[in-house]
Amino acid sequence: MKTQDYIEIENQYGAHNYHPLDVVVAEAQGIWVTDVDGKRYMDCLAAYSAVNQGHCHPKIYEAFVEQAKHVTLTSRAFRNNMLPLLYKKLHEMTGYEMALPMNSGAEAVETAIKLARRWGYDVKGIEKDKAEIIVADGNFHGRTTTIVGFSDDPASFAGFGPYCHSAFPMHKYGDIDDLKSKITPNTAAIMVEPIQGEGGIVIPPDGYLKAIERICKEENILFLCDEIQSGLGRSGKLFAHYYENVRPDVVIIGKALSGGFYPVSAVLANKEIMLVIKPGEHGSTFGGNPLGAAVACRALDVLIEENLIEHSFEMGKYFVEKLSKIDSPNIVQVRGRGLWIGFVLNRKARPYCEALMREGILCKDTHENIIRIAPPLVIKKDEIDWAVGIIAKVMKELE
Ligand code: IF1
Repeated sequence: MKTQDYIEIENQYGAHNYHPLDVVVAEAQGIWVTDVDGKRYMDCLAAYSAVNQGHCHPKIYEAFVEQAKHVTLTSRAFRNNMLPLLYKKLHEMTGYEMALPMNSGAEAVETAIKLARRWGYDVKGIEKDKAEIIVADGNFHGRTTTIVGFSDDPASFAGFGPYCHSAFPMHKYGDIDDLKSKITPNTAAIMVEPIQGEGGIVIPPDGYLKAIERICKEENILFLCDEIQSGLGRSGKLFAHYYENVRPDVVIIGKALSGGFYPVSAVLANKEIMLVIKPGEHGSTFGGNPLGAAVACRALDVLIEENLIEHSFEMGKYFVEKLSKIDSPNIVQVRGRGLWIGFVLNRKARPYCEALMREGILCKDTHENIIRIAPPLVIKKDEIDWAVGIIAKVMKELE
């Protein structure tokens, strides 16, 4: 079967909740993927940062296969011998005292919401069912009904109501005065992405996260940081909030936590917060399973052993510098942190993504006019040089 055959089957029998580029991937290794017709591409999306370690990383593969020989799922009704090791590793890497494992990112965000509300009632003393969590405009935290209920992107929320807007007041991302104006005695938490991904790699003004941290301390509010996409090396630091030297009360991680082998997410917090949820009050059939835990342990090891976080910082700087030198009337801005780059055009980005695909680079447009460039963190200098050459060529062709 060829590309077109797969596309026809997919269009006929699959839900149409995506509009993917017409490339049918069959193989992947490191930063490279190969389609069913044998054409090779550089992957500049990295599965939305889930494969920071590179596709099919041999060491993570080894852990995955090895664990699958022993036990993959016990449920949390019983204990398993991998989850404790993941807990300990997360503690050692991040300093948070405890973790709560889930599967998808959205589930971890839901978990953080539950944690913050319960803390609001039990510790802060907010009146029953009145807890508020302040979010930001332009946010993206996942696809569950609660989460899309506080999105301001119609593509995410429209037609999926009813919503509960009073439970999630929205402030202008980056605007501390606006944030302050949304605080009430019922505010349990403030939840933000340290850099907005879907928003178009939006880096907030310096001091924003620091101000949130301060306000949260002063007002007895929890600071929830969604590092699902920005975390685990993508931004050139372990967490993007490290750029402002802050310590959120709750950090939410996912995606690269499994290096793309298996959905693994987690919520990190200290005991005094985490322990407000008691046995039986939250959980998941698959969350914390031994296969996911084994994979996550190895995926974290790979980040450290291969120095991928530093490498992301260095290569990101290099990539942005080189992209900034492309001379084109259609480039508005090149911005980014680490290997997480927003390439802003003054026109629609989708045709550029299609042209780049023809030339052997896969990337994804966002917000109409932004190409996001986020390759696996294992990318090397000469590969960046190659990509920049192609991008420059495409910019010229579509001028
Ligand atoms: C889709 C974007 C990326 C996330 C943050 C939570 C989640 C995500 C900051 C939920 C997920 C994804 C999901 C994917 C598109 C996507 C995305 F374009 F929307 F912004 F990555 F760039 N918090 N992001 O970015 O995690 O439940 O998906 O595991 O199509 O929904 P999930």
